[in-house]
Amino acid sequence: MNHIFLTHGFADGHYVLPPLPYDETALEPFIGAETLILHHDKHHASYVAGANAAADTLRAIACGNAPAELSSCAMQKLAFNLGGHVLHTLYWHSMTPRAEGAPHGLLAELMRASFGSYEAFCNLFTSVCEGVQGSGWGVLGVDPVSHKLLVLGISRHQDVLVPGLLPVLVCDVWEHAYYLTWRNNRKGYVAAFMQHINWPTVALMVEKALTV
Ligand code: MN3
Repeated sequence: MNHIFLTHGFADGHYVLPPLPYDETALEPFIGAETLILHHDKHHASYVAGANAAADTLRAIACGNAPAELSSCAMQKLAFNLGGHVLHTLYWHSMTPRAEGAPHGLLAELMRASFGSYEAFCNLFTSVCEGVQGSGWGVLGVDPVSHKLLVLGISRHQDVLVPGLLPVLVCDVWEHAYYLTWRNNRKGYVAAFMQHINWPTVALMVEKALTV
């Protein structure tokens, strides 16, 4: 399996903040510029910094330059922050200002094989996004065992994960993703997200995932 966008999030030995793939006003009125700028420049950036700090701590422990007792805490910080970095990198590419309709080709076939129909997938993904308790994510991924698609609701950035699952479409349902525009209306935000999915990009990621 391989991933076409995650390589944008690492350079010169460090995790880095990749640029947004569109202008900060591009998703208005679905997501306002203020939300997009804060979300990318502050929230995503803080996960990048946290992932680098945790990785540095673990490296220092490995070299005997930090006490081993710090390892448990550093691992938890790495899982949370690197999870956040990965998911946000994918989130920016999950959306487009110029959404086309339903997916077609291989992705449409996989969707029928995995969920029954595109409409059934939409119902499931929407209900999972709406149902995440507190902060988390709705995720569509390629299951490495069955090579079918799987929908999960992730808590925070790293809980309820299937090892090896390659995420190809993610919806951030932390309140910081939508609160300035949608207030407490997560249902409205998720419904609008479904209308802005970048299906050609999702299809490309699925094809890459299944052709190694
Ligand atoms: Mn977020």
